[in-house]
Amino acid sequence: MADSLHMCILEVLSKHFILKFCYDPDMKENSNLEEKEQSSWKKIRSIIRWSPFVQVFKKNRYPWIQLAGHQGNFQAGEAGSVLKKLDVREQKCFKEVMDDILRPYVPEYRGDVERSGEMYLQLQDLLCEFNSPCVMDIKMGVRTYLEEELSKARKKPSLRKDMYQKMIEVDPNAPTEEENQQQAITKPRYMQWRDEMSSSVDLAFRIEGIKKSDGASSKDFKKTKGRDKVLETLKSFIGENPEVINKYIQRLRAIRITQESSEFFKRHEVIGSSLLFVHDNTGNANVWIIDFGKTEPIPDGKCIDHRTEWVEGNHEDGYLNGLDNLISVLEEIQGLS
Ligand code: I3P
Repeated sequence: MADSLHMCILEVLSKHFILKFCYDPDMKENSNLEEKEQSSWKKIRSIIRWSPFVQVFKKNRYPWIQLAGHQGNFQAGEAGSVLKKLDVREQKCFKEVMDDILRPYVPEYRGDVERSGEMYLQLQDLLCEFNSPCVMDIKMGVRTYLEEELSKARKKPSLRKDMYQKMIEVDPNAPTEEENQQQAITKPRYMQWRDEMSSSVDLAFRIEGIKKSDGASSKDFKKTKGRDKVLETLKSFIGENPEVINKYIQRLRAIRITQESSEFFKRHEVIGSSLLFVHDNTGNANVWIIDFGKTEPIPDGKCIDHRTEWVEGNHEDGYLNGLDNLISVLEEIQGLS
């Protein structure tokens, strides 16, 4: 979801190693950037650069950049829109949210289109009104796997060598002896470990990726855990302009109060959904709720409150605990400035 002119996608090691949107208006490499940035930022920049398409909006051309999610899922759309590969579960959510009070907080869904035999959702490009934006993807919730994924994996466990590799890259001591012998782990095992390693379990949200206005990007937040570390990272993303943090906090409070009474929100387990933060040096700043690929209706028309502790079977996702924590960290940053 983004528009303007040079887009570069940083794809790192796997499809989920992608920052959701990255924007480089000069479409050029910041060759000396690496020296200025910390090592984690360097690392990411030196891995892979991928510009899937250039967007055009009001005569501006800009690279559209994907910072997270599955590689190859996006295409340029008409002015002010991007195309996202159609997933039926996500399509259903977008249709419902367009009739819910949450509508102003999600990218507008503009119907479906076909391209080269594939179906896409046409979505509002969230970056098109910004000037060299800073973009951050925060994945919400205390867990990133659906309950149905757990039960399926129990019935039919399948081993993933790629996930074992991703695990040992972050922590070679994480696998058990048996997992080391198999050189493979199950997906739920990987996802649970990933949630524990990051701030998902302790804060009910985690930073997935950040792209700064100078083009530096990082997705190296797998071990960013604990309030202090998270606060430092958010502070560095937001920068010095008080207008930006004020707008972010106001918008998040509005999202929270709307979610608390949204019918859609009450009736869905919202897993793997992100909040996309975008601001630029003019003080323009906004946040949207994105990604409904793993947002699933609660069975039997029941409701959840998104704050009750998750135990398997109750479908709770801790989304609002995450939002409470996120707002509280941002308020602390606001108080420091
Ligand atoms: C990925 C991340 C994704 C998940 C993906 C993981 O791990 O947890 O959310 O996709 O599973 O590989 P990481 O961020 O550490 O790279 P889904 O949310 O769609 O399940 P996948 O490889 O099976 O797509």
